[in-house]
Amino acid sequence: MAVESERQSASEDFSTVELALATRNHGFPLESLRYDLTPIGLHYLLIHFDIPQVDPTTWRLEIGGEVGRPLSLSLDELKQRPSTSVACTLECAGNGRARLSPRPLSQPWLDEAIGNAEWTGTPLAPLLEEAEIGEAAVEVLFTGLDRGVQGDVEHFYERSLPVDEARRPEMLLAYEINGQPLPPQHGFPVRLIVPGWYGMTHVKWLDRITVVTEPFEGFQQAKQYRTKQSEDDPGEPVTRIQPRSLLVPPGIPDFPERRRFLEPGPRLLEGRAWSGWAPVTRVEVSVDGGETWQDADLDELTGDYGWRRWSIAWNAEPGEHVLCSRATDGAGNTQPEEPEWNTGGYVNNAVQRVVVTVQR
Ligand SMILES: Nc1nc2c(c(=O)[nH]1)N[C@H]1C(S)=C(S)[C@@H](COP(=O)(O)O)O[C@H]1N2
Ligand SMILES: [Mo]
Repeated sequence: MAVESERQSASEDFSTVELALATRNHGFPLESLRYDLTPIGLHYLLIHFDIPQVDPTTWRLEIGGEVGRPLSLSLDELKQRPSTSVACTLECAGNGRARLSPRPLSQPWLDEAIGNAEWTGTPLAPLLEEAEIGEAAVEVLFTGLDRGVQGDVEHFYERSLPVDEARRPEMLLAYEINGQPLPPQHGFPVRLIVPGWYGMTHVKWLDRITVVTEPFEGFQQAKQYRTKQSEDDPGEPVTRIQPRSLLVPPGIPDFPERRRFLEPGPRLLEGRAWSGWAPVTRVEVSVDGGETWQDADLDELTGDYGWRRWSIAWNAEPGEHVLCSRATDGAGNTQPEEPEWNTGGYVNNAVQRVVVTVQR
């Protein structure tokens, strides 16, 4: 039954538009779950418009709007400020979209819109402090240099956060990933890192930060990234990452279908789990498509915002098996077995199902 539904979802037709998006915005190869920190080229990418080309010698970050002292900083000035690093799992809110039916015409992610990198930059909070946020401030708006048309609206990519959220000490203006300057595709020269939140909030290619006195109603805020049941439904905003876990795919794949084959005998199943609400406290594993579950061993946490490794011994017996893992976080959130549908195809954190054929 479970094996059948896995095959059906893989045989649905995808359009050329989806193919073009999928080749531009590549995913994370799931075997890279073995690395604590995702090597740069293996981290997923999501770019709505074009990657802007930025001259770092003339680039400046403007901080203005409802502030007492507007600031304008060069890249060197930003880098001379105190720096800090955070290991942070990034996940696109559309991860899992391609498994929903019907699905919107957008990036067709299966499970691979993730990465866990170490981001280095200067904390945002002291800069907001120096700029002297005014009493009437409601939100802080982050505007990128990339411009395009979506939903018939021409706009720069921009997203806002409530003032209290923007002032969190872990918010970073990042100029390095894994100790290297940001490459163009990840937001060179500077991007926002909002640990715990889905990817859309981590604005790349930052141009300016504007303190605003009304809630921002731009396209990527008010129209996109809301879980709606119909186009008229205002829906709820997408915010923090729901718990999720993924398995390192065991054994070897076939090409092109990527079905998995494994020799019988004792095996270690392993993977990673994360949540943006609270650290992961439990991972359960099923080797029978979710009929029965067993607790996996959890490695030490490596920080509040990076993923957590888990592992469990499995004696692989000949036959076809559906492997699943299910994460629970310290706030009590657990992955569902079936996704909750919404028009944008957001926040599908249903348990992953990996079909493995065990044979000699
Ligand atoms: N300026 C800008 N920032 C952006 C985007 C974008 O298209 N433009 N995409 C967002 C989305 S939807 C995601 S999931 C993440 C992806 O970050 P990555 O490509 O570095 O993995 O960037 C976010 N920041
Ligand atoms: Mo995204």
